[in-house]
Amino acid sequence: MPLTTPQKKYSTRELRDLYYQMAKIRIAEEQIAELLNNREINCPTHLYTGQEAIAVGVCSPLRSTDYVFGNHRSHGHYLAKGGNLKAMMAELFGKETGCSHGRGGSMHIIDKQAGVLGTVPIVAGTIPLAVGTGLSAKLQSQSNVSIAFFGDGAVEEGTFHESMNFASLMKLPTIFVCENNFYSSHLNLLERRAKDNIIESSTLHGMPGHSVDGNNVFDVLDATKAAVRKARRGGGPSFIECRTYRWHGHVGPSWDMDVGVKRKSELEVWRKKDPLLIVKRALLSNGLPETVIGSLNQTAEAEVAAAITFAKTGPLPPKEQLLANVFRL
Ligand SMILES: Cc1ncc(C[n+]2csc(CCOP(=O)(O)OP(=O)(O)O)c2C)c(N)n1
Ligand SMILES: [Mg+2]
Repeated sequence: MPLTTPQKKYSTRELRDLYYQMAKIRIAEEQIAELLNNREINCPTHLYTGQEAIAVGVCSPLRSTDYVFGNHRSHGHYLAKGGNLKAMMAELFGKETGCSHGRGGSMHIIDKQAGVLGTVPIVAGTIPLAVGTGLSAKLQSQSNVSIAFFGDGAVEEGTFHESMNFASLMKLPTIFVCENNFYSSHLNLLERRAKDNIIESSTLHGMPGHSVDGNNVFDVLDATKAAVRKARRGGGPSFIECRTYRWHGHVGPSWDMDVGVKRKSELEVWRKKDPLLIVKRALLSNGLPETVIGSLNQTAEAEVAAAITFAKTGPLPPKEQLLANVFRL
């Protein structure tokens, strides 16, 4: 059931923080899009623009000791959980100063200190890892929770159901966050499954399910807080379906207007539901002047620009290290 939160319950300071985090992700992604267009970044990159409310709504109530696992589209998860922006940007440039020493690229980002234990492009690959850290927390009587972020495409993998079942059976503090942007690559949800009923997986596997407007950070926050409270109390896992839309094409900076029959008209509709606009309206109705919002954008732009400079000026991995960490028989 969609949860609707009156925005009044958030202070201006809290709203500013939410806005800043979302704006930082948006600005970083749009800058990365430009760098991809200019071929300054060359690794395959899946942009998060349009889905910012999910990463920020889910990660805001978390502690640094909580764990997050992501997928191929995880810049937003990494940044919202407190991952180092400079190290992420350097990773995209393939630099030694990158969070994976330039060996991983956009789809393998990690910041252990911030609790981002890894992102992996194998669809659904990290869902069982969040179950594993959930099991570890339970066995050690720790109160940290684990989050698995995954797309609507991932629910078609068997490991999703195996993970949900095991987490539910063992009452693990794992929260399953499905970012349903209605596409897996270029295939619409209803070309892949008979019904738009991903949320029913929660009932099947015996855990609470919240289906929320993934573009509304307040709805995402409410669902996440309920799930985190339950998990920390030892009440077991929850499933959150966040309904949203990715603005860019599946991979790279294009807008994919020519892909699929519905994409062009859908994108127009979803752009009007801009997640940043929802928080901006809340800030304005709390009396924050538009100029202050403008200066938040400028600060985020400066932070992103500094990260790009750091990335560009850093060293490439040394050639003699080319085969380091490569598994060889
Ligand atoms: C196991 C596996 N199958 C197929 C792929 C190719 N692939 C990469 S991303 C993707 C689509 C994933 O869609 P979704 O989970 O909805 O995430 P979104 O891209 O929409 O964020 C596919 C099929 C893969 N990486 N791994
Ligand atoms: Mg998808």
